[in-house]
Amino acid sequence: MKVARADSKTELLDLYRHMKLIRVFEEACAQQYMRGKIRGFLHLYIGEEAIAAGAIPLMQPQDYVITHYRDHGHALARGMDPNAAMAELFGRATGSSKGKGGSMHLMDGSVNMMGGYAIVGGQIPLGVGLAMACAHRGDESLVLCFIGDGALNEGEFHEGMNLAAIWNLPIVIFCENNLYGMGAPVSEVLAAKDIYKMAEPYGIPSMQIDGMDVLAVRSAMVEVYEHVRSGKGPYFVEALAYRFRGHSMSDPAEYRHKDEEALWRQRDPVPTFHAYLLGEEGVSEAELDAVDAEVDAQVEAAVEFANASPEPDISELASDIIGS
Ligand SMILES: Cc1ncc(C[n+]2csc(CCOP(=O)(O)OP(=O)(O)O)c2C)c(N)n1
Ligand SMILES: [Mg+2]
Repeated sequence: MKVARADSKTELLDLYRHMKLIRVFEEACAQQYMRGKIRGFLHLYIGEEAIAAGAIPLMQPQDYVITHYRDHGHALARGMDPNAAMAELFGRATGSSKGKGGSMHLMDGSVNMMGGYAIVGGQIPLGVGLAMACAHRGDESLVLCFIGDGALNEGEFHEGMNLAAIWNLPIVIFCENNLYGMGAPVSEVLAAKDIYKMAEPYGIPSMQIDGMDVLAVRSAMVEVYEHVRSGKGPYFVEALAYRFRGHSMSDPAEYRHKDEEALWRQRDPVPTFHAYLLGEEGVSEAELDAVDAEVDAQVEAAVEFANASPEPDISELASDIIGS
């Protein structure tokens, strides 16, 4: 854990709040899925919260976030209303996309959260396009484009890296390396051994960071955003992390060894940061309890809001479709 001397207690508690909100929100999602309130696909981000909390709240309002289907954490950290996010997961009319997008497609233009995408790597060309728009506007805005390790095998990754470099675009391509793409270990499906070095042939600077340590993520991203915002072009980041749940709710994750899971659980970013704040930063139990209570109430309210919301009207079936 990096020492955060420059951070105020409020900033540190905010980082904790972001991680805790994602954790509690997603635990509620799992529960509501078991109750049949959330249907279809549900991919949980539990274990990877330090990445979203460390990288996103630092961004400017004019910046963009675009991501994959494991998108709840990114949307919440970007400031999406948890009520609208939960209602979207429930498929209700009050959801961020009127209940028609669902878990894999959280999108909210009002906070420049440009959506989760289900096609592995599909968000990369879109992110590059957003970065072109940022460059044309010339307002120092940038794009943070999250990908999973599974996207590294897709042509879109290489096309996107190439165009971002050739056009010197303000984009951070951020790989959340959680060691697996569905049930496939990265080491068995990717020829490259050091993921962060995959940026080298494109002349894009890169770094590998600890995605379980919120302060490590944050301090790395301060440097990365400074580079990109000053017109020096794209950056590639690899963060090492672990998803504690299976690929989706229907995956019992039997391809992983229990010892491996136990080892990563010792580094669980939420309790680890809780202990760090208590032990090293002089934050009190009462202050942390207050954040926990606030987050619990927020998530409980989101579930109630979603549950009480109406389903979309049948007339909505063909609306919001390009060409309709
Ligand atoms: C182009 C494409 N190929 C295959 C799939 C099926 N698929 C869905 S998720 C996934 C694994 C992606 O893993 P990764 O990028 O590592 O993300 P993680 O789930 O680990 O966060 C695959 C192969 C897909 N959605 N799109
Ligand atoms: Mg993965």
